[in-house]
Amino acid sequence: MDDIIHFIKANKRFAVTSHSRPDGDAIGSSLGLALALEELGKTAHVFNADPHPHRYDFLPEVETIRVTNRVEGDYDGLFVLECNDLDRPQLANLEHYRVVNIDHHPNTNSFGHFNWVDSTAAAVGEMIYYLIKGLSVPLTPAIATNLYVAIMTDTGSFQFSNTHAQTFQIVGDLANSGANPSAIAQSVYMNQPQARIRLLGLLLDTLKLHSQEQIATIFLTQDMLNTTGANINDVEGIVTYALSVEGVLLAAFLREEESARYRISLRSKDHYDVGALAETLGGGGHRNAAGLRLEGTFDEVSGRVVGELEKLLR
Ligand SMILES: [Mn+2]
Repeated sequence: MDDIIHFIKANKRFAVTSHSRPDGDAIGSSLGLALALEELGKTAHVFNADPHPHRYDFLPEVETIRVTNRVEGDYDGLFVLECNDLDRPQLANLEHYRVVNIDHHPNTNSFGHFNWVDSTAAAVGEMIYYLIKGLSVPLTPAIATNLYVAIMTDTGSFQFSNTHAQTFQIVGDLANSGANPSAIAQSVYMNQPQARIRLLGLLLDTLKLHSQEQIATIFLTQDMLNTTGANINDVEGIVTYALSVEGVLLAAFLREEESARYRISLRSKDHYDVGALAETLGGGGHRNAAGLRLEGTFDEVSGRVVGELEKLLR
């Protein structure tokens, strides 16, 4: 982190990006960092390959994010947040910049000129918090709100196993600095597009239990999106419903991306390591939350996923 602080102080113009299809941590961390750089008198522009989900419309400065497929411009450095490699942002031209890689995934490649990876951090938002403290930038309400959302969403509202005592010290400081926990929770969770709730109804109808009801699966077809008018952003977090069933230890959400190609989200309770499992199948993630892609018919893919999860149970 000290090298990154020196690099920031010695330079003037920065670009900030994170992974495509950004989640709360990607967006909140990017904006929090960019706002802090501006507090220091630097120029900072945020780029992303995809628009932010509607529920983050209220985030301070979210309208300044440049949605593009390429980063152009004269920047002294490019921050890449929450990515395990330089392809994750899905943006062209990144290799032409001096890259600062900040991530909390356990299997991140050292793709940057600077690489700061802390797999104990609950969210990249926590790392940005420490970076801002290290830079002695005051936490404005706008910075505090963005970082609070990053940490709140990545910890499942402080419920996941990545939540640690330090998390509460950080969000306590953010609340003292102008982040409003109840207003933020209401904006993020009580502000859902009708289409998402209707899609949720269809998805819950697909719930199946396997292996003495310890494994739950749900699946999504393109048809369900078309019927409800929901979009892919409306799907974030839905796998949690499958894991929330009493007695279920492992959950999988299969999403048809195109014919015979599925994106699979895995979730687990306790010590079951779906991150390691996803990695053996070409994906990645954390112990309790991971993802991968598989090709085949629905029956082939779901059979394989359930089979692998059964092995994990034993
Ligand atoms: Mn994250």
